[in-house]
Amino acid sequence: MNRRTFLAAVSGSTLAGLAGCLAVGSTSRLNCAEGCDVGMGASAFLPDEYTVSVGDTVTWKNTSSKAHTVTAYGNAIPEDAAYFASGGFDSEEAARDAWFGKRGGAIPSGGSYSHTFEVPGTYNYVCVPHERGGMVGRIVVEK
Ligand SMILES: [Cu+2]
Repeated sequence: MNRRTFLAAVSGSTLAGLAGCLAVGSTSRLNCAEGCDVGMGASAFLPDEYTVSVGDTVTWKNTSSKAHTVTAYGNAIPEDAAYFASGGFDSEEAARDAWFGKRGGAIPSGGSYSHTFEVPGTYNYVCVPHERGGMVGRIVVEK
């Protein structure tokens, strides 16, 4: 993004907030000035924990140069919640099989994925290719 586009994308008040975030060393707001809630670094979700309300849609955007996935841990989301994963898989096993088969569920650089959370609770998820690198995240959905 060039400087003019960046400045056009943020209002004056947002820019002030952005400066505050940058001052404490976080780049997550900078990433999500590009139109997302959770960005992605080389091996991290930015931020790695994000809180929303029931009915909200979270948009992840791959703000890095590497391919990533957003893959819910099937056993670490609320019991009655819908499973979610980039690629639209209906289970963690299916998502993992797809990634290791043909890189299914990959979110390419610049790509995005969204999910709407209808059940309150805590949702833990992972980027399958960078799980060993600690690329995990959490969405907290409040009532
Ligand atoms: Cu990743």
